[in-house]
Amino acid sequence: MKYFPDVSEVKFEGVETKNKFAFRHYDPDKEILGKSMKEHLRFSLAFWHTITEDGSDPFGVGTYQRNWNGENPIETAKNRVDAFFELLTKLKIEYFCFHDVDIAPQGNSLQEFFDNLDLITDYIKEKMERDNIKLLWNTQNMFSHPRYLNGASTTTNAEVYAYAAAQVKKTIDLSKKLGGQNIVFWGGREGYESLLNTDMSFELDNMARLFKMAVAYADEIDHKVQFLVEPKPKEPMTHQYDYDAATTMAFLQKYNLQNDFKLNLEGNHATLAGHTFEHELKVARTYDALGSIDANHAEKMVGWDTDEFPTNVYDTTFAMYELLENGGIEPGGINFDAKVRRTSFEQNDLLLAHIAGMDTFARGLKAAAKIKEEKFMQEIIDDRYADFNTTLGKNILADNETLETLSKYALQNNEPQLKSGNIEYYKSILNDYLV
Ligand code: XUL
Ligand code: CO
Repeated sequence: MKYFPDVSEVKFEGVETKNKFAFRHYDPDKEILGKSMKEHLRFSLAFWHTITEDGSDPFGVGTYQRNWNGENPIETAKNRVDAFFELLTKLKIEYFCFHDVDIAPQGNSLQEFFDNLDLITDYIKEKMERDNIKLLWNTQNMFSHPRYLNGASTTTNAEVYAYAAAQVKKTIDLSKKLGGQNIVFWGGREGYESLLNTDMSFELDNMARLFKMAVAYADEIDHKVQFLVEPKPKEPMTHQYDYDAATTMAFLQKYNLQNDFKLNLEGNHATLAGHTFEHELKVARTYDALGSIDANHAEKMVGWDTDEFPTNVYDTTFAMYELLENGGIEPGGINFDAKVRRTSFEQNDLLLAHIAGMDTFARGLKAAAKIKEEKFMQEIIDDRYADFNTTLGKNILADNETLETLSKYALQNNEPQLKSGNIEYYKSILNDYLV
C-alpha cells in the first residue's frame, strides 16, 4: 500500500468531521428504502481518468504528480494496477471500468497488444479475487489511434473494420475472463464531419453489423453480459451518430437491437446534447433501457466535455430519483468517468475528488429517497394529470374514443378550464429536500 500512504481507509465520519479523507454523507451500510447505500450506488472507478490521465490539455503539458512509472511499460502497467486497487479498497469502491488501451501497452502489433492484455488481466484477476472487486464494464478504444480517423465500425476501410472487430472480440473475451457485468460501446469517432463525403446509411448499417457480431459472439462463448451504448452528441466528431438517448434508441430499434443493448448515460454528454442528465435517464427509462451511468458533470459555461467530478446536489438528486424509480440500476452502476482539474495535481486529489463525488451522490440518494417516500413529485404529477380521471379522460385512456366522438364532445362543451402548474412554488419546496 505505497501509493496513498497518508490514508489507510476512508470511513464515514458525518458532516461534523474535520478529516478531509472521510465520507461526510456516504455511509455504505446505512439502509435507505430497504437497501444499503452501497447497493443503491454501486460506485465504480474508471481506470483511464484515474490512472492514465496526466492533466494535459490542448494548451499545456501534464501537471499531475504520479509515482507509478516503472522501468519498462509492463512494470508501469503493473504499478498502475497496484495503485488502482489501492484506491479502490481505500475508497470502498467495489467496481471498476477500463478501455483495453488503458491497462496494457499496445506494443508493436495487435498480437503483442493482446498478449500484454492477457498478462495484465491475469494480474488484475488476482487482485479482484483478493479484494473482492468486480468489473462493471470494459470497452475498446477505437478512437485514439490514427487508423480510426474515419471511425471504427463506420470506417471507409474494410481492414480497419476487421481491426475494430478484433478489438471487440478481445473485449468480450476479457469480459468473460474477469466476470464483467456489462460491455460498453461509446461511439468515439462513429460520426461524420461533412455530408459531402459521407454515406450515412452505409455507415449506420455497418455499425449495427458490428453490434450484431458482438451479441452473436458473446452468445457463442456463453457469456451473459449486458451490452450498453453510450450516447454523446459531438466531440470528437462534428456529428456523432449516437447523439443522445432518444437518437440511440431509434438506431437500436431500427436494427432490432433493443433487446440486446441498453444505454450508459453520462452527465456531461447530456449537457453537450442540450439536455439535463435526468432527461436522458428518463428517456432511457421510458424505453426500458436504463443500463448504467457515467457520473460526471459539465462546466456548463465552457461547452466541452470537461468530465468534472459531480458536486451538484440538485443534479444528483434528480438522477438518483430516476434510479430509484427504475428499481435500481443493477447490473449497471455509477461509474466516475471524471478527472481531477489540472490544478488538482497532487496524488491525494484522486482520493478527495472521489470522496466529493461519492458524497454528492449519497446526498442525492438521501434527498431522492425522501422525495419518493413522501410522494412529493408523484403527487404533483398525479394532480397535474387528474383531469384524465373524469369519464371523458378515462374513455380516452381506454381507447374508447375516436376523432368523431371527441369532436362531438368538444362542440357540445364550453372552453376547457385549465389550472395553474404552480411550478415556482414546487421548485421552492424542492429546495427543502436538498439541504
Ligand atoms: C468519452 C467517454 C468515454 C466512454 C468510454 O467522452 O465518456 O470515456 O465512457 O469509452
Ligand atoms: Co463516459
